[in-house]
Parts: sequence; structure tokens; C-alpha cells
Amino acid sequence: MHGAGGARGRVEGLPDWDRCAVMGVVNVTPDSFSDGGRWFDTAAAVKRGLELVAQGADLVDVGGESTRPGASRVDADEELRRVVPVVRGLASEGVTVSVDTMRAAVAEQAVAAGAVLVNDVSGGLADPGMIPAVAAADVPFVVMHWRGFSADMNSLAVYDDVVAEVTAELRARMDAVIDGGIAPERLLVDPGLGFAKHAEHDLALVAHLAELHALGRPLLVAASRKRFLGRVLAAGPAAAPPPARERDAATAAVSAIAAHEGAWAVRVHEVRATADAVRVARAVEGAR
Ligand code: PMM
Repeated sequence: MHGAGGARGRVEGLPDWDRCAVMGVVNVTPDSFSDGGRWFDTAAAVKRGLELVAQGADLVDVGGESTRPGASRVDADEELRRVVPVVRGLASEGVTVSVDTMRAAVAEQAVAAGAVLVNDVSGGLADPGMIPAVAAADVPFVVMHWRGFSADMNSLAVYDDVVAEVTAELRARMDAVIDGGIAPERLLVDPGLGFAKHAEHDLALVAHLAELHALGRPLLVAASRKRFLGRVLAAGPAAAPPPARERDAATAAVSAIAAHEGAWAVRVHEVRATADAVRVARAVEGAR
């Protein structure tokens, strides 16, 4: 029941898929670095979410604010307008929906509309109302490693030992979130690839995913189309990276690694190849 690196674990309040789960991404934003603009409309976003499920997504993560490095923040009303109808539309079709937001009000309304998981890239740091809101709603919560908003996260990418520091900072956030009233059984942890991290930091974290199992909670890994994959795929250190849309095969490679290392879920924009990758990892695990 586990990969090479340790237990996948269970999250109270979410289904158990007996393999690494696939979280498909629907960004309802005009500016997301990887798929922005294409789904910036409720009906199109719901259709996209259903397509991802048909391709093998186990859950769909709906977000209305770009966290691309350098991005400025969207206002709360606009985020609500983008996210809530899409959550409602997908939940009403029976989809397991998570909401990707740093705002308590968005989390609350998304849960009321049917979301069953709150994915806050700031781990509750961006909005002091978030932890009480999630505790009151009694839904699972993603604690992601985060050091600051997108506008200044590149300057925060300073580490002596990225794996040790991310683990320690995640542990501190978990403690704070549990002190704030969210049940430990409802927590997921996420190393936050690309958030206040350069390519070498992201690669080190992927290389040492199993060490994050020391945190004792299921692991979510979101490498999809990120800059570090662009760097890996570029022809040389000075060469331009391929555009985000050309990083899906590389994303699926990370999905296989993460599943093999016991990740609970991988979060991806294009589901098909990752759905295969997690099934291969499961079959290999079964053959041990
Ligand atoms: N990355 C992005 C958005 N949401 N959520 C979690 N839990 N972990 C991540 O690494 C993460 C996230 C940014 O990527 P996108 O703009 O491509 O969705």
C-alpha cells in the first residue's frame, strides 16, 4: 500500500483511491501562466473540469487567482465570481472538487457550493480568517510550503538545505493549523514546487520526496508545467525553455516519480498521461 518512499496515507473526508490520485486543474483566470485564458468562462470551465474527469482525474482543483511568479492579486469579489459557479457546476455533476484559494471568504463559499477540499497555497498565512473558516467547515486542507506572495517570491528563494528547511517550515505550519482547530487527519502537505524556489530547489525536493513523509501526512505534489521542468528541457543553460504547454510529458514523468515515492496525489493540467503514470506506478507497486 505504499511506494518506494513510504506510506501514501488517508485523508479524512476524502475518498481513498488505492493509488496516487490525480488532481486535474481548472484555472478560471485570464492570466495563469500555463492554461490562462482558455477556461475564463463558467460554462467552458465546467466543461473542461468534466473533460479532465473523463480523462482520469479523480478530483478537480478550481482556482480563480493566478499564483504565477510576479503575478499581482485579483480582488475578492472577482475571485468569487470566477470560482463559485464553477465549483457548483462541477459538484452538481458529482465531481470531487477542491478550491484553490488564499481567501477565507472564497473557501467558505466554495465549500457551500460543494467543494470538499481547501487548497490554500499560502498554508493559511495569506488570510488570518482561513484557518478558522476551514476549522468551522470541517473539510480537508492542503498545507503548502509558502514564503510570500507571487510578486516577491523569487527574492525569498534562499536556502542552505532546501529539503530540511521546507520540511521544518511545513511542520511549523502544520502545528499552527492544528492549533487553529483543523483536525490533523484532514491535512495534506505539499512542498510548493516553484513557490519561492529556483529550479535546483524544486529538483532537490522531487529527489527527496520520501523525506517529506516524516511529516506524517499525505503528500500532494504539483509539478505540472512549472519553470523547473522548462529548465530541465531547455537545450542548455542559456537556451530558452519550451513553453508551458510543451511540458506535459515531463510533468507525467514527475507524476510517475511522485506516485512511486508514495505521494497521495499529483496536481496536473493535462490529465491523460498522468492518469497512465499513476496506474503504472500502482501496478509496479503491486508486483513487488
Ligand atoms: N501551484 C499552483 C497553484 N496551486 N496548489 C498546490 N497545492 N500546490 C502547488 O504547487 C500549486 C497549487 C501554481 O500553478 P498553476 O498556476 O499552474 O495552477
